[in-house]
Amino acid sequence: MADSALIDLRSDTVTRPGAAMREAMARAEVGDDVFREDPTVRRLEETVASLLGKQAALFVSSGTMGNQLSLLAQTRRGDEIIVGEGAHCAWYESGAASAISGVQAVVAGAGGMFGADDVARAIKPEADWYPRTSLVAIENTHNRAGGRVWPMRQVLEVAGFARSRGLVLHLDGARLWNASVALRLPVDELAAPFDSVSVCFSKGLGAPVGSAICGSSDLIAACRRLRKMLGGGMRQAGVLAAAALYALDHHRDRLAIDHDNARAIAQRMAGVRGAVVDVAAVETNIVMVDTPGVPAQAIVDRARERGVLVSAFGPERIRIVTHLDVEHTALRGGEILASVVAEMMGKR
Ligand code: TLP
Repeated sequence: MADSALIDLRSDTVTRPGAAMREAMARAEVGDDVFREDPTVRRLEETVASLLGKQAALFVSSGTMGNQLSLLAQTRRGDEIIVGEGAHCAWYESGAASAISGVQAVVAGAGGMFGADDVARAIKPEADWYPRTSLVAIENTHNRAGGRVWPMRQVLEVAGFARSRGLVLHLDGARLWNASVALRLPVDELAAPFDSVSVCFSKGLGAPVGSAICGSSDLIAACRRLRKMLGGGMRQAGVLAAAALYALDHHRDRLAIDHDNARAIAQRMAGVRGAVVDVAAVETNIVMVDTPGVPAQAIVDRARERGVLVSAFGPERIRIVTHLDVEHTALRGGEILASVVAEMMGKR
């Protein structure tokens, strides 16, 4: 099957820039951003800082770089950081937290989200033989939890407690735009309790490349230096920043369509005998489907033959992600996937 005929539900990272976004990229005014002379990058950084209610922002190449620079700038080697189960900054990112920052991660709670009492249990007492607990990272929406949105009350409770214990707060907001649409709350309100926030333009928003770190001017100055140290200083990056600006202007409100599509797919999959889907947990653009007794990879392979791409997210778990490039085909993809899963569950 030709690639263009495939319905790609593996991730919202697979989107390709459309004609209008490419036009904006082609027209972008550029300069050398290491000299801070790229007007489009500067405009993006100012725009994002103001949207998130922070003093400053830094354009970086990826969500991984956003998370890892935030950790590097705000921890010391040998520290421990507290994360939710399956947090991207510790579960993925190639071991960067230990390799680059020299920190280790401890998991609070179960399932990705956690409360102040979980943080209290995870903090190490002060003694020469313990790591120094220095930072709490929250992921909103939480990817491995199936795109779950943190209730604001829970964020405030964790943040208030973490602050009272002198901990730094980092938000992995790769999909904060989705959380904001789902909660109908502005992103600055979601970002307010945090010292550092990383957001992505290349997931639900559909830009080809790029993320940003937001925080105080001092933090962003430190991150800018560390970005250069790690080889992440970009020159005429305005062509990329223009895509991100276009995405912020045109692709935020439409995330509600992705959420509706994900919910409809979840409902369809829940009707497949043997498949396990928590429909109520589908709050944004991610659907997790458990397939007890059937290996996820077998479903991934069979679905590909039928023209639908999904990811294996566990031995018997598949992940489906909706996004702007499947706005009109996601439901057809869900239908095909449901028939594949039904067929394979039937043969168990
Ligand atoms: N997530 C990717 C994969 O790595 C799993 C995806 O397809 O969902 N934070 C969160 C919450 C993420 O989901 C991701 C990417 C990142 C950070 C990293 O972003 P990139 O890929 O730009 O480094």
